Amino acid sequence: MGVVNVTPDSFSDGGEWFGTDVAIARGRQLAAQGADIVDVGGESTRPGAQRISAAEELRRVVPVIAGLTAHEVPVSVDTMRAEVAEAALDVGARLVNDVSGGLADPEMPRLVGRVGVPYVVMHWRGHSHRMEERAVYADVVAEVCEELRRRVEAVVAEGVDPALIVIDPGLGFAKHPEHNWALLTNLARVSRLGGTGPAFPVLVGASRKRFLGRLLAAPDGTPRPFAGSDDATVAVTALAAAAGAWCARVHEVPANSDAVRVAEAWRAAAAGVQVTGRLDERRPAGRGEGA
Ligand code: PMM
Repeated sequence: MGVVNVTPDSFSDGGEWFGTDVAIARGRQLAAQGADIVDVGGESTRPGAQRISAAEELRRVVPVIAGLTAHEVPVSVDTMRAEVAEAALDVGARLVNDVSGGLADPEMPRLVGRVGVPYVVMHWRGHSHRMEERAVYADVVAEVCEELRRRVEAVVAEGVDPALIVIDPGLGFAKHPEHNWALLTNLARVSRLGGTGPAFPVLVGASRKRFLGRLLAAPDGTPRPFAGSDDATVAVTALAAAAGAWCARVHEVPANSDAVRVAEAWRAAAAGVQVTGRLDERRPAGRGEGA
């Protein structure tokens, strides 16, 4: 999933793709570079961010989504508002990415249930200006799983098809670095919401987040700037995809796309499937003509 933030203030790429034409061009570029879907958002969720109006959010994202879908780019809309999601779906968006998991706008699960599109339910403990104070956990993996389980039950009760739900641990959203690492290393548990039920597909949004900049800090403690953590993002993508993640949401596609392909080959080989090149050329081990 390639990201296009049509915002002046997102923490990782704020201002870079703010403007309809530049955002459409960027989305098309990400698709050409290998993104299976382009995630378009108009509201910054960086820690401390204030909300914008629905009118402003609509003004930012709808023309970009329409422009991308006109070029047959698969698009997801990153929004917490049903009104914005509905307008995005009307112009061709195929997936709703709701960082609040249906908590910010109770209309959202009803809309998604009615339209029947895939729905990303992310772990969230409140809007960005309250995020830091809520990053308190005794057992982050157990609590995130439990809170996600309750969200899944709630959105299914509103009509969302469980088969269309994607789970997201919400890296950086009311999480400190140690919480993000604990969640990343327990993706299998997260995908089953901490239980023994069916596994949901998992989306991982680690790209350019502050915990990577802090990991890579200079000896004097200065965090690495956002764009300087793209290689670390690729490492997380490879590890998460090898651990079975369904989707990596990233700002720079080419190396992450390669990482996903490496991880798929890794998983296939581990499962005893011979990989010769493109993944659609997989043959069962032992029956191929060699790599
Ligand atoms: N992170 C951001 C925005 N949207 N959506 C999902 N599903 N998961 C995330 O982790 C996520 C998201 C914030 O990152 P950005 O402002 O750098 O795009």
